[in-house]
Amino acid sequence: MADRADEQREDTPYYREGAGGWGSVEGMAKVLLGETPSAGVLDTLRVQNKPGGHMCTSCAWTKPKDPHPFEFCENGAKATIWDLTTARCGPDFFAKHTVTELLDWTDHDLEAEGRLTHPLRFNPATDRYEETTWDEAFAAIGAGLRALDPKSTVFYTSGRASLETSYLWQLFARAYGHNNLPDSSNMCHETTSVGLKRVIGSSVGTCVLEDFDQCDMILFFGQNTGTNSPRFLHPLQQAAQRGCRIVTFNPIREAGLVKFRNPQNPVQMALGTATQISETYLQVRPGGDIAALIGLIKRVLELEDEDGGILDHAFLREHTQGLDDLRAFARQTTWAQIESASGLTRAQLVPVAEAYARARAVIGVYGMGLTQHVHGSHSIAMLVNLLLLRGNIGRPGTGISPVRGHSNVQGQRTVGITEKPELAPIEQLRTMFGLNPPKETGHTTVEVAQGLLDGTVRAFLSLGGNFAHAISDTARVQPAWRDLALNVQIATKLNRSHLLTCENQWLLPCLVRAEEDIQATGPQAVSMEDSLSHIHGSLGRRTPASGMLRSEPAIVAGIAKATLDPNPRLLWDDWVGDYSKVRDLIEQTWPDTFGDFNARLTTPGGFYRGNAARDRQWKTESGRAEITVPPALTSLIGELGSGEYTLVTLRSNDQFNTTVYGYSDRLRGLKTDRMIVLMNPEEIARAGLREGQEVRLVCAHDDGHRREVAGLKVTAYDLPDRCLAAYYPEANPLVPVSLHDGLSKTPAYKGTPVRIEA
Ligand SMILES: Nc1nc2c(c(=O)[nH]1)N[C@H]1C(S)=C(S)[C@@H](COP(=O)(O)OP(=O)(O)OC[C@H]3O[C@@H](n4cnc5c(=O)[nH]c(N)nc54)[C@H](O)[C@@H]3O)O[C@H]1N2
Ligand SMILES: Nc1nc2c(c(=O)[nH]1)N[C@H]1C(S)=C(S)[C@@H](COP(=O)(O)OP(=O)(O)OC[C@H]3O[C@@H](n4cnc5c(=O)[nH]c(N)nc54)[C@H](O)[C@@H]3O)O[C@H]1N2
Ligand SMILES: [Mo]
Repeated sequence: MADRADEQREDTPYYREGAGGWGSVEGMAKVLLGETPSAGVLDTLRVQNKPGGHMCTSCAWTKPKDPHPFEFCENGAKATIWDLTTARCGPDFFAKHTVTELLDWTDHDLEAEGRLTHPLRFNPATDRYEETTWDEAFAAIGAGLRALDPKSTVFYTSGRASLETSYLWQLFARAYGHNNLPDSSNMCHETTSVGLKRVIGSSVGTCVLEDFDQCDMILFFGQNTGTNSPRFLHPLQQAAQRGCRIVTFNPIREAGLVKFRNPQNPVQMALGTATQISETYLQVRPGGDIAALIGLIKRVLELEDEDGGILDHAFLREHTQGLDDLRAFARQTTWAQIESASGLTRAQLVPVAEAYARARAVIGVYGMGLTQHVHGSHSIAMLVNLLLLRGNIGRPGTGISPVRGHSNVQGQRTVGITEKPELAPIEQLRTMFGLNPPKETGHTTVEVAQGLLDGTVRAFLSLGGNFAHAISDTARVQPAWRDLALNVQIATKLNRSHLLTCENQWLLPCLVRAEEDIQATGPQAVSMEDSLSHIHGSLGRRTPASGMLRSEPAIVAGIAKATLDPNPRLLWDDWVGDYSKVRDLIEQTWPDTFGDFNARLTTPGGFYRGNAARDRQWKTESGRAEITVPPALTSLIGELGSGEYTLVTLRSNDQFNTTVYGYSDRLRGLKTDRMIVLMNPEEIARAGLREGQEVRLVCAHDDGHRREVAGLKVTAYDLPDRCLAAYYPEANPLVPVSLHDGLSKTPAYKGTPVRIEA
């Protein structure tokens, strides 16, 4: 494979710096300067992601058992510094600003006001949040919930809350009477939970860290490691250095995947050298992954026909079904079709397929570039197909590795946060607590948005996050929040979801993970599960931002007690007094996964939850791994019409979801107010536009609603033809709520058809 990635683009301004390197230390310092962190933050960072310390609230990448001296990255440091700011957003701030006025503030400015300090109730008469007491808040929220049909209420979770909090949250929801427990995962890796489960019977990845030491090829689809899970660059760098071939499929040449300068390696820092990460970098068209993968499969099957010895026949026979249909599909799909749907040429794909056919142990990695599409589940299934052909699942150095987002989003599903009752511990809740949990399927995030629009959702309780701003179709859905009967937001910092107020609205401030959590029996630890299915304890040591803050478990218990009829088996006060008792409940509910939970909490590197597919036991309907055929060659809703483009929504290096730390997307070489639309220079010329011109994007998916975002500056960038990119959440009004993965309902944030209006 000749196209060494940095030879292609060494001269461009975007890629001169690898990811990592001094830039990241500077990036950190800038945040350190821009924000005033409280004293001792560096000491806190020193124990981040280590046994006895707290687990980072940024990404879900695993925490190794032999951590680096500083086991954190630029963005992990930013997240911690952002949490431990000295700025405070208390009752005096809200006395000065009406909610209507705050709606004009940017996301950055809202959160930059600092940590919320007091429980607040919205007063519609003054249009302000005003100080309240915890007792008053719990009593009023409990009364509000008791007056409603439980099935008209939603308990949302953003993926940060610990296993302990999450377990209590789902217990509360089911005791109260609903399964409306969507979480941020429904906008993110639900495609994995459903789509990967469909084909290999596992809703999570099959790899552990050691696999990355043993593989000789990694196929990397739509995950921006340098920004979103930077600590993953270390194993990738080691893999590249020992000769593992990394082939990346991504419409954008993301700096971290091109090369990486390790800020923890003094030689690389001093010499300014960087390791090349991707051997081959293929700028697939958005949604073109299915076609690219069919191209690879087609060539692998041709090689088998030519010489034999390529497929793992024994594995295929014993463990899979569906090969014949895939073979027929690949034969009948022409290279012309593959090239047009993927935007890649046969000459680019064939060498990758040939390298794959020779590779001993291959891992498939993916992120939002696969999951956030109309046929996202099928893109994942195509990657699984390719891996199965050579038995690349369930052997050392092989597997499929979705890279999760929020730091405990995977774990929340493990402990029962799900709208799908078949995945919930219904029987255990019955026997352990004498409950009669509801059996009806609850709402996904898409269904919550639809329920807000049609008025069937009456109350929303948010355990963290910024749901109203993170979902699709925001401009269309946001007015509906005003009509809720009850809105309760448990949060650390002020955001837009808190400002879409209804008559009965509460804003409850909580501790962050790095803060000390003292309860009746002393300091409490919590736990979370990472992307590679390892469970870690986390102990906060910082003095809380305000004496009025409560922990998330205490807030959940406070609301639950005020809502539910007394039940002698629901021991909310005991559990909040000693979180190890919540871990006992988790162990009792899932003894196989959580045996000896409390004793194993401080295991270096976490303890492994196990994975049947890794052992080649397939918990699918057929009991085999399913080789499947896709319904279409792209994961998009359909062909683009004339003058239409596929819009990809992006994260910058200076944001964590809707938290905007600043305005520099350093790894992409962009400094911007975020209101930009990226397109390639030829495309700009063809559209008769010029750089810097302000345009309006209009959604081209016609369902009778006009969706637009104006004031986006045209910015030249290296992208495939017919592809535009803009930042999330600014671009969310363009994504119709009805545009989502068919199986999992994950919104198509990476595949919305749009037109440009000058
Ligand atoms: N610093 C920081 N870290 C984060 C987050 C953050 O916002 N900031 N968010 C966290 C969360 S919740 C999540 S889910 C993860 C998200 O992490 P990622 O999974 O990396 O998600 P994105 O940055 O949205 O997009 C991933 C990549 O997909 C590419 N892409 C877009 N469309 C396609 C396509 O059709 N095919 C292919 N092959 N590639 C495509 C984009 O160019 C981009 O590089 O990160 C987590 N970590
Ligand atoms: N267009 C587009 N939309 C997207 C995406 C995309 O790629 N493109 N990505 C989607 C994805 S992957 C995700 S995960 C969602 C994210 O959706 P969410 O998880 O709902 O949003 P966040 O921006 O992570 O939430 C930030 C807020 O969480 C609160 N918070 C922070 N820490 C804590 C804590 O410890 N406890 C509590 N209680 N609150 C806390 C703060 O108040 C902060 O303002 O967005 C989705 N939306
Ligand atoms: Mo996410």
